Amino acid sequence: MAKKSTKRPLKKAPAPARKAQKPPKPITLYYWSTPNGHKISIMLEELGVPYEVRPVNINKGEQFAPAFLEISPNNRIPAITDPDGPGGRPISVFESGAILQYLGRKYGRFYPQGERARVQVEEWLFWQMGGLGPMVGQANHFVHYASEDLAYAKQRYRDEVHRLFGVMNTRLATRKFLAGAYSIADIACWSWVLSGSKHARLDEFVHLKAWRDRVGARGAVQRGKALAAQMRKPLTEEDKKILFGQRAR
Ligand SMILES: N[C@@H](CCC(=O)N[C@@H](CS)C(=O)NCC(=O)O)C(=O)O
Repeated sequence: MAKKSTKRPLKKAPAPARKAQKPPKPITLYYWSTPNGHKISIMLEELGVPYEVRPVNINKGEQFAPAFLEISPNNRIPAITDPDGPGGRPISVFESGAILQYLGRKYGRFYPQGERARVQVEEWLFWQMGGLGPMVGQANHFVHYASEDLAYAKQRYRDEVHRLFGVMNTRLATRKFLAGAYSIADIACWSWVLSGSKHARLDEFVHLKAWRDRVGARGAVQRGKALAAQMRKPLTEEDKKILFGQRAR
């Protein structure tokens, strides 16, 4: 028979006072409505974390403001500041690829931790950063903005966009997203595919076209792309003087 305990019954410990949860401090997104800017607005929308937008009007030269250069020394958007960075201290990040990796790591989403899966995401992320983005950018420049009509340059960059679309199309023939599951690699490439489709017809690339629609159907992608779309205006001659022909200051 079990012995009756002589000990006094334990008093129920009072429930620990609930700490009032502080709302997370918003990330600031230094932004203009361009394909590189959209990568980060899309990522923040996907994450559903609070953020505030600080427009940097690159057509008017605001990317050269000393305060912005402190955050983004390459005088380019996008950049972010996160008041709640590593160790609870603020951090700033420039370069869209680095920002996507930072946010993916911080929130543990769209950037897998397993090494094999992560390598695939990074392959396609860096492929976008070093290939798709710059080549579409150059095609846009020579087709839409160059002061001289340079047939060779236009052809060279249009061909390169066509080749890169072919690479993506082959990759997407056997999978829904570039690195298996939807990831920061898809987020990085999507707005550059939209922009590049002015130079290479997507009808030629059925798998790429289906991917464009699959990614584009996501609510967060639509919200991120639409963010401050009214910022975009045709470039004036004054804007072009600011944007093109930059040299070291
Ligand atoms: N590699 C950079 C490129 C950023 C970039 O080129 N941003 C353009 C807008 S899409 C910009 O800020 N241009 C300003 C300028 O040319 O002065 C990144 O991915 O963040």
